Amino acid sequence: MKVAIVGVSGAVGQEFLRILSERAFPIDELVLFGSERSAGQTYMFNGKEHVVKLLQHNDDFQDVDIAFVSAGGGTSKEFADTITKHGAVMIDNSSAFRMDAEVPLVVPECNAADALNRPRGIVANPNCTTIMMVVVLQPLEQLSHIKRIRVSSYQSASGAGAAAMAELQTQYGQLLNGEEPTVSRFPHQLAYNVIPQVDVFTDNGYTKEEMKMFHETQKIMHTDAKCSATCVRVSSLRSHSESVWIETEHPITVEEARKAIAAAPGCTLKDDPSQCIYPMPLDTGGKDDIFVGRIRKDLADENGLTLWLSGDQIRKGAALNAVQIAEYLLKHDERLSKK
Ligand code: 2RA
Repeated sequence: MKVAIVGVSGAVGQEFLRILSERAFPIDELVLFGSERSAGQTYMFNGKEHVVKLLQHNDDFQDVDIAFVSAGGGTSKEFADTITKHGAVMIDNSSAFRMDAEVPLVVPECNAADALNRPRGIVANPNCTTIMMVVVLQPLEQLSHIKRIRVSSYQSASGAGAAAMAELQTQYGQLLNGEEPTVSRFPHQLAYNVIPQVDVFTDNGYTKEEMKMFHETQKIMHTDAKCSATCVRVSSLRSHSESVWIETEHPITVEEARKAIAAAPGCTLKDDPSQCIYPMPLDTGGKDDIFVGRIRKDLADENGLTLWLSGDQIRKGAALNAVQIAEYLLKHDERLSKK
């Protein structure tokens, strides 16, 4: 099995290296690709040094079986043909192809089998906030159809990449020293602040991030559920959280919801308010599951349920989900399972 990582120097690229190694993903040969800035850098993988190659339009992907790509939408669009033309499966972390009708958008806990039908050779990894929410909504959908979703996100700096995480940390240091904080990765100073904007605004007053939650949820869960989101950047470093309210066709009790979430793959129930136990970003960073707590009946709607979730945005929100897609393909894809 020959595996490529495109964009290995970024926060998600680095997480690919850790997760592939931790999960003992079967790799005979690993090739790393990057931009001119990172070409020539070296990274250790399973005790061996690997040099980053410059991503170019050539035949470097000739024998590659699976390419994990996380280098931004522009790079994904420009290099998709180069990556897939010899048969490599491109698992793309960018938003470039997510709503393309010929590209499956996959969260294995919800729609793993969609990854088997990929006319363009691409499987898209959804946006982090969507992945985290649908993993938790899937077991509730089995109890009663979810008609409407309202969600506010609390997104950490990590969602904007490694440089944004560094900017947040630098801002705290600068403020402590009485200096003017550097602001370049976010629209405003993030330290000691919350910013009700993630990504740019669209014509309807919602941001692109919020519209991703609307459209991607429907595609992944094969549902007509409408999702209205407010996405907010907060000053946690890593791990996104979400406050989610769902309206279901029939009422679901808190106990039923707790039981379903506790049993669901990819979810961990952490819900004991009497002991101040609920998920928080400081605890969920570096973990694989999405943690769920504060499950309660909505006071305004008989069929409403409210919950809080938190999970590592770089892991399940990005790299881990992509690796889980690849693991599924290794078991079930006609060609890859024979390798
Ligand atoms: C963010 N969801 O948190 C984005 C990253 N994909 O900025």
